[in-house]
Amino acid sequence: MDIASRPADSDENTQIADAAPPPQAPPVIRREDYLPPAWLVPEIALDFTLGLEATRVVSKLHVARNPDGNGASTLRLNGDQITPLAVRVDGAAVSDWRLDGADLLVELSGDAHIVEVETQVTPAANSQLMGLYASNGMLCTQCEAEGFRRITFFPDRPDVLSTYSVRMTGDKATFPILLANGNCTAQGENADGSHWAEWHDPWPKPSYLFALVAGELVSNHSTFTTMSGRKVDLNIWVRPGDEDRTQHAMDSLIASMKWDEETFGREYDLDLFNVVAVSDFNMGAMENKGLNVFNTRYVLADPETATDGDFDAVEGVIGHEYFHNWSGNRVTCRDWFQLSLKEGFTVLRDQLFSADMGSEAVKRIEDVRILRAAQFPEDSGPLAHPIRPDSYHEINNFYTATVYNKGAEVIRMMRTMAGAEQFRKGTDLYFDRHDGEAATCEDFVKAIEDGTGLDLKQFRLWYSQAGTPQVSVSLTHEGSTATLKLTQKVPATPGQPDKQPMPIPLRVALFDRDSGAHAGEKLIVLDKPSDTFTFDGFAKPPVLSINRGFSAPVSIDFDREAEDLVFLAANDDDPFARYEAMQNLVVQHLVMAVSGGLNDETRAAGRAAIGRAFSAILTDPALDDLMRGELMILPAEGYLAEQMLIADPGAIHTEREALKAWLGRECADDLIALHDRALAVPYSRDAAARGARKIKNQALGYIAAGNNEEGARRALDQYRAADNMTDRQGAVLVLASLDVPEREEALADFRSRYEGNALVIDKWFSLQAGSFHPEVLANIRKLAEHPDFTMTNPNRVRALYMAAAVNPKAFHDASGDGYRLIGDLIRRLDPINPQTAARFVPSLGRWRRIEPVRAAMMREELERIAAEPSLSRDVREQVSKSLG
Ligand code: 0A1
Ligand code: ZN
Repeated sequence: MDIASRPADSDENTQIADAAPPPQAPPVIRREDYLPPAWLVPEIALDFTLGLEATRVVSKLHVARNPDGNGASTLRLNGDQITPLAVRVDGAAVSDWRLDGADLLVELSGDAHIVEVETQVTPAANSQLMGLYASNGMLCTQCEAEGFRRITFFPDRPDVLSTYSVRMTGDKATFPILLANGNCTAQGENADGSHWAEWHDPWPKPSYLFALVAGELVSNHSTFTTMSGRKVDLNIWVRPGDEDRTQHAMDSLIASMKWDEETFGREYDLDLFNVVAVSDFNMGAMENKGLNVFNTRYVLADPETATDGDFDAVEGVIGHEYFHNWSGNRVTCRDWFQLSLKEGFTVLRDQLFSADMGSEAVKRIEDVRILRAAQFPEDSGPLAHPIRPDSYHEINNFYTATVYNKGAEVIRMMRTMAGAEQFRKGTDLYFDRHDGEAATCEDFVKAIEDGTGLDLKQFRLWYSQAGTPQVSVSLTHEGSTATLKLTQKVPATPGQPDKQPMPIPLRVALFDRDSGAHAGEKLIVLDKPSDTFTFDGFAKPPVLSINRGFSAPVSIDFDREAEDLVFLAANDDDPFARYEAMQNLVVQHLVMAVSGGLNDETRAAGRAAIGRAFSAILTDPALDDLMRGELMILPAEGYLAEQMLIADPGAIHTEREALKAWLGRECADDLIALHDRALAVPYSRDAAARGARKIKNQALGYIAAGNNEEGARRALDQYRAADNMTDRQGAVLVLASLDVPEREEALADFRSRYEGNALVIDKWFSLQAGSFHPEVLANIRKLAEHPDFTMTNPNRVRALYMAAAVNPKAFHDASGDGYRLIGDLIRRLDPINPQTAARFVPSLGRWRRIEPVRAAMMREELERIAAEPSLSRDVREQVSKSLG
C-alpha cells in the first residue's frame, strides 16, 4: 500500500493525550476569539465503502491557503473519535502528520495541495447519532454542528465552504437506495453484488450540510415548477410500508416552495429535492443541501395515526427545513455564535408560513405559548444566554429556545417596526449581499438597516443582552387625556449583571368603555428606562390593550381591575390581546391564591370574574372554534411558576386543578353542549372540523375535571367512536389522569391497536407519563421496564422522560422521586447519547426559583450527576452552570 499509515497510539500521540486538559474542564470557545481559517477547501471528493459495521472513507481535499488567514503552514483538520489510517499529500504518502488531541495536523509547504485521508467508522455502534450512524437497518448522517469530524478529518467549521463530490459503494440488497447532496451524476453495478452511485453538489457548502443516506427506502415522488420555469423532482423517502403516510409532507413541501417564492422571492436552486425520514434522530430535522433528513415524527401523518397538532408540526418543520435552503445554506453562518442568524430567521419564516396556511391569530398564540413555556424560563435561569451567545463549551447545548424562538421574535420586531413591505427590501438586500457567504448576525442587521431605513443602533442590544425585559405599566386619566407611563428593566443574567435599556416596540390601543371600540392602534417604542405617552379624547378612563400581537418578547407588569380584563377578553379586536386578557385574569387570580392572598370572599369574586369571561368564550357565536379552543386553555403551571420569585409547584398544581374543576362544574351545561355539538361534526381536515375537534377535547378536559364519572363516560364514548387520532388521543389524555376503570380499557386498546407503529407507541408512553394520575411516578418507573422502551431511540426516551420532566405533578412530586427519576435518566443516558441527555438538565436547573425543600432535592440530584467521573462535555456544561 502506497499510503502511509500508523497506529493511533504511537508515543507521540500518547504524550499529546497526556498533555490535554482534564475532562472536567472542557475548553471555553469564545466569540471574540474568532479568526478566519488558515486554509480553505474549495473542493472535496469523498469515497465511501458502505457497511453497517464498518464504513471506509477516503477523503480528498483540495486545500488552498486563505489569503485572509494567518499564513500558517500547518493544516488543522478536526477529528472526533476517528483515526487517520492513511495520509497522503499531492499523491505521496507522508509521515510527518501528528495528532493534537483529536485533530490531525499536516505540514504543508506550498499554497495549494491535495490532501488525502483515510478513515474507518462503525455506524452500528454510533449511539450518539452524530456523524455516520445506523438507524433501522439503513445508514444516515447528521453533521450539524460538529458531526462531520466523526466521519473524516476536515476543517469542520461553517466558514469553510467546499464543492462536494461523493462516491459510495455498498451491497445492493442492503442499500438499494444511495443518496447524497445535489444531483446523482452516475451509477452502476459491480459483479460482486454491490452497486455504486456518484453525487455532485454544485453549491459550495460547509461540512455541517453534508449528508449521505443508504438503505431500503421507497419514495413519494412529485414535481414542482419554480417561478423561473425549472422543473424540480421531489421525493419523500420512507421505509416500505410508510409511504401511505407521506402525502401531507409532500403537500407541505410544495406549499413551502411556492410560499417562499411569493413571500420572500426565493427560488429553489437544484433539479432535485430529497427528504428522508429516519426513526432515530436527535432533533426534529436537518436541512442538508438538497437532502433533508427528518425525524419520522415530522414526516409521517395520516388521520388515523396523527393528531391535528401533528399535521401542523409536519407542515411547520417541512417548511422550516426547506426555508433553510436560503436562510442557512445559500447564506450560512460564519461561526456557531451566529446560529440565530439562520435559526431565528428561519423560525420566523416558518411561523409566517404556517400563519398563512392556517389561522394567523391561532398561530401567533401558539408561538407565544411555546416561547413562554420554553424560552422565558431559560432566560430567567442559570442557562440564560443572549440570542448570539458569547461563549460555550459544547455547541450542541446552544440549540435552544433562546437562539431559535427568541431569535425569531427579535427579527419579528424589526419587521413590525419596518412594516412587512420594507422588511422584504431588507431581506432581499441581505440575500443579495451575502449569497454564497458565511455571514454574521451583524451582517443581517446591517442589511435590514440599509434595506428598510430603520436605525437599529440601539436595537442591536437584543443580540447581546440576555434576559426577558420587564415593562411596568401605569395608566392615569385626567380631563380628556390618558397618560401611559412605561418603565423597563432588563434583569441581570449570568455574566451580565448590568443591562442597558432596549428599544421595545409595543402595539397599543385604548378602548372606550362605553362603545367598546378604540380610535386606532399605535406602535410606540419604549427605548429609555422610562417614558410617558399621552392619548387625548377620552371622557372616561379608557381600557388599555398593550403588546398587541405580542409585538415584543417582554413581560408586562400591569396590575389592573379584573373587570378590565373581562372587558378585553370579550371585546378586544386583536385576537392575541383577547387571549392575553383571559390569561392575565387567570394568572392574577391563581398567583393570589397560591400565595395565600385570597379569603373566601375574594376567591369567590375572582372565580366569578373568570367564570363570566370563560362562559362568554364558550358561547360567543362570533368566535371560530379554533380560536375558541385556544382561549379555553388555562395558563400552564410552569408559566404560573415563572410569575413568582419562588414557586411552590405543589400549591400551583392544586390551585390550578381546583379552578379547572370549578369551571367544569360552573359551566357544565355550556361545556356539555359544546362537546355534543363538536361530536356531531364529521372528520375532515378543514378549519371548521379541526376547530370542532379542538373544542371537543378542551371541553372534555373541563367536564372530567368537574365531574370525573361524567368525564370518564364521555371520554370512553369518544374513544370508541373515534375515527381519527385527534379524538382518540384527546379521550385517552383525559382518561389517563383519572383513577377509573375506563382508563385501563382505553390504554390497553390503544396499545394493541397501534402495536408496531413506533410514533403512536411513543404517544402511548407520553400520555401516561404526562398524566395527573395519582400513581404517575410509579407508572413511569414501570413503563421504563416495558419491553417497548429503549434508551437508544431518542423519540422513545423523550416520549417517556420528557413527558415526565414537563409534567409538574410527576416532576415536582413532594417526595423528590421525580427529580431522582430525571437524575437517574441523565446519568444512564449520558454515555449513550450525551446530546439528548443534556436536554434534561435544565428542568433540574430551575431549583433557585423553587421553594426550599424541593430546591434542596433538585440541587442534590444535580450534585449526584456532577459527581459522575466521566460525564460528557454536553452534560458537564449544563450541570456545572446549573449548580454554579
Ligand atoms: N439545523 C436543524 C437543527 C439540528 C441541529 C442539530 C442536529 O443534530 C443532531 C440536528 C438538527 C434545524 O434547525 O432544523
Ligand atoms: Zn433550523
